[in-house]
Amino acid sequence: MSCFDRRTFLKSAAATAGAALLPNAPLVARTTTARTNSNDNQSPADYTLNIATGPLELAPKKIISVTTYNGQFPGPLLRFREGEQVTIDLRNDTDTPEQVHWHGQFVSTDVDGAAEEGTPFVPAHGSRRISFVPKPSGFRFYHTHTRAGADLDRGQYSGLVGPVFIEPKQHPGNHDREVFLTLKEFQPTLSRGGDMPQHFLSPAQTVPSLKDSGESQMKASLTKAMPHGYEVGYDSFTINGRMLGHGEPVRVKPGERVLFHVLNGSATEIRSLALPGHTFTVIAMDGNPLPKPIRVPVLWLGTAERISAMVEMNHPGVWVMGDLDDDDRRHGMGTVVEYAGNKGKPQWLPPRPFPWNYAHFGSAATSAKPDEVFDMLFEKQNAALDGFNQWTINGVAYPGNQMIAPPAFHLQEGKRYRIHMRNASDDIHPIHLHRHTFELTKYAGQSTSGVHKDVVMVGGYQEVDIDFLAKNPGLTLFHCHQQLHMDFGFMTLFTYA
Ligand SMILES: [Cu+2]
Repeated sequence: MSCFDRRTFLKSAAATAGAALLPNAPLVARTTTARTNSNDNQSPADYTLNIATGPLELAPKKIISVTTYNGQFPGPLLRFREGEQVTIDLRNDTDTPEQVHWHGQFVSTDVDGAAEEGTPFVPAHGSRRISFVPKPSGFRFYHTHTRAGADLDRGQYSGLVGPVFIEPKQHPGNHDREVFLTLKEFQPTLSRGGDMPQHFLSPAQTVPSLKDSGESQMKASLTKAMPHGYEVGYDSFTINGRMLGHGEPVRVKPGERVLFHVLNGSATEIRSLALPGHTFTVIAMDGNPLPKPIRVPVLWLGTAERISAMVEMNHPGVWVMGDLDDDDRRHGMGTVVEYAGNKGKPQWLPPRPFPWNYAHFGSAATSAKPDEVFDMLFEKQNAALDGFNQWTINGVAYPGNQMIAPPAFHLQEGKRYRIHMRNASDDIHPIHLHRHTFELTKYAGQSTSGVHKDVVMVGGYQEVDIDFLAKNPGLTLFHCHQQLHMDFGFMTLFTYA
């Protein structure tokens, strides 16, 4: 059975008969008896996610051992209907407790999947049944929310990522079909220094005081003969778990309108995506519709960001749809788009340079005034924790030995808040707020409105403002989605009064 067939089989098996048909059925039987949450054991769940470690074929002769959902990467696409309750059995066949986070959804802390908010763990070799009402509609995802620290088999370095699509109550339609792409690296290793792209964000101007502060802290550390803090690099790059040239091509016909739902499932990396000879019409970011569709030659996505974009198939050929980074693309970060009747070697051409400006996707209308503004300063202590960089928000690192820290920010339900973020480091941080959606109101000095997201990249030495309505009571985690940053301090908690 080819890998493609095996995946198709697993998907349908999971959808029709729960986990009983999976290859590791004996383990499933054992976890059933170890179930910790025994409510409603009689009726089957709508979905089962089985967390287990096993082989994953990234390319012929490139088979790795990795933890996934239901033995596949990405995890099965879960299609929910907005407002219709779902029940999901989470089963954990690994030796360590797990958290399944429902990224971008307005759920309660009991199911959100963050121990920092008090969500119970799915115990090692145990299971937990959850139910929630999916919302809001659009492209969401689920992923593990454990801290990996220096263990690069854990957290989002693993294959524990899967797409979610929540169907709106009214269907917008207007495309011939949908294609889901999950971008993900495998085989991580620690390195000193990285090659994070910086040039693509616009506006590019930095704040002098932030730059002075960050650079002088770094200089002081290097003067004390400290090495640069660890970064993470990868050996293998994939789209939907297959390296470029080894997956099923996206097969299209001239004149088709294909809606791509692209997810950056990386633990740490920023990704780009282009399709030679074609443009993307971006209709949604992080699953939320934009004020108006915007045409661009390339997509840029920080860790955990999603983009939904329509592509008119009007340039027949066989193309590489891939990352702009030549090295990463050659190591697998791409997929083939093949027009019917066309054969031959897939062609790659880089797109014209295009600055990525979130405000470009917004509108000029002024957003509502916030009731209160929270200031946040992000700082790095180079190599301060056993060679890893330590990260702080307003001088405080989230405790590594504690799940629920004292909340630093206090909310009142119904009020609108602004977070004024100031980044005193040269890294780009994909900032995520749990259980809420925020609106970008100012990006590197430029005002905007109408762009609603749950992750935003904050550029090196830049300032970004995001506004949100406090309408989902309970502990709410705010963190950098870069695994190496969140694990070493870059988290904080909001609480409701
Ligand atoms: Cu970060």
